Amino acid sequence: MLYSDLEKIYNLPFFELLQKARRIHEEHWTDSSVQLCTLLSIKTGGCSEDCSYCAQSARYSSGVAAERLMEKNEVIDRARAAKSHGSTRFCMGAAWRGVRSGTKRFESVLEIVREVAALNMEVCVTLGELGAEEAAALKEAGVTAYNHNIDTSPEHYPNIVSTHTFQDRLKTIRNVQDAGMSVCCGGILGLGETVKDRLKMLEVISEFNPPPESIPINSLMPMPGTPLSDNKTVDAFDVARLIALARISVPAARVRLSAGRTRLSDEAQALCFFAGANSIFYGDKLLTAANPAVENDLALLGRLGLEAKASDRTAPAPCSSPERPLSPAVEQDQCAHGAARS
Ligand code: SAM
Ligand code: DTB
Ligand code: SF4
Repeated sequence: MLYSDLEKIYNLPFFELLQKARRIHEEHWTDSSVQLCTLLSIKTGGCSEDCSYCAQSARYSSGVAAERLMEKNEVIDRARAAKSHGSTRFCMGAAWRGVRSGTKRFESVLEIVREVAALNMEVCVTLGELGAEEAAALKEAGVTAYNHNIDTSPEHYPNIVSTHTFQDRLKTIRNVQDAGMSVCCGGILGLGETVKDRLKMLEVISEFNPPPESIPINSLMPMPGTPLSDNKTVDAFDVARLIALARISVPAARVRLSAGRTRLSDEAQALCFFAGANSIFYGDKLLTAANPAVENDLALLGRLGLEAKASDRTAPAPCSSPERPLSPAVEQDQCAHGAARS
């Protein structure tokens, strides 16, 4: 959608914007499901890049220590646990500028991906820059979606990152699309950007061909020691406005209410779901920052009558014991009564 159209819609009175987003949401999404994605940082800290919001850059004294790539068995245990808690998508992040074919660490990641894919979860990875060869290898190993955010407008990007360019980000996204993986691409609010930057970011994302499968809308988690540690909290209505605009401009995408939910009230999150958010990161931790507790999230979904989405990779199975609903409607790996399948 072109900037001029985005601007017109964005400037509608708040309730008109929400109503428009809601109508489009209901046309494209017939159920009230919310996708639960669990994040795991498989390689934390020590990153060469200087993204000024990120606690994992080696350039800032954020208190996040550089770690080695996690052992495969530990990752699989965490993926199994996520699945047993009702998550249907497992997203593994690495604090790297990018990956190269033929390196030991890339081979290790491919091994991990193969085993997570065998658990019948959607597999998402975010490893930084990819060439065509690396993208094809990840697809072959079983990655369903690749997360690579553009984070802000092309104009504001150089104020936030100097070690790679906006064009570099787009190149990776092209490689992901060419390899046949879904693209998960969004951004962060609260980086000192203007409304125009936010709309320009959505203009780029909504013009992708094919459109992104998911759009994470993060609010900055100000990380101690980073250049943006003192940035102001993003206004909840601004988050809802951007969610609404993402829904309107890319109707078929999962719009993910991402980092920053710990700073939103339940009521503000409800507004975001109404505006078209239908996915969240689920689990007490994002990569290094805090996220709401799973019990609170399940309770919130329950209070709103929203359902946890069943995995795209698992078909429903018959069951016999109507016991202990984990609820609300944690369908994946469970029968209709909430009993875990064997
Ligand atoms: N290194 C890879 C990359 O840059 O694409 C993958 C990991 S990186 C941490 C993934 C995304 O997390 C970033 O693009 C950004 O959107 C988000 N992110 C990182 N730090 C954040 C923060 N403090 N607050 C909100 N979002 C953040
Ligand atoms: C995305 O858009 N948000 C997630 C995921 N993709 C990788 C990451 C949020 C990170 C928040 C800061 C942290 O945990 O360090
Ligand atoms: Fe590194 Fe990614 Fe953090 Fe940038 S956002 S410093 S590339 S981990």
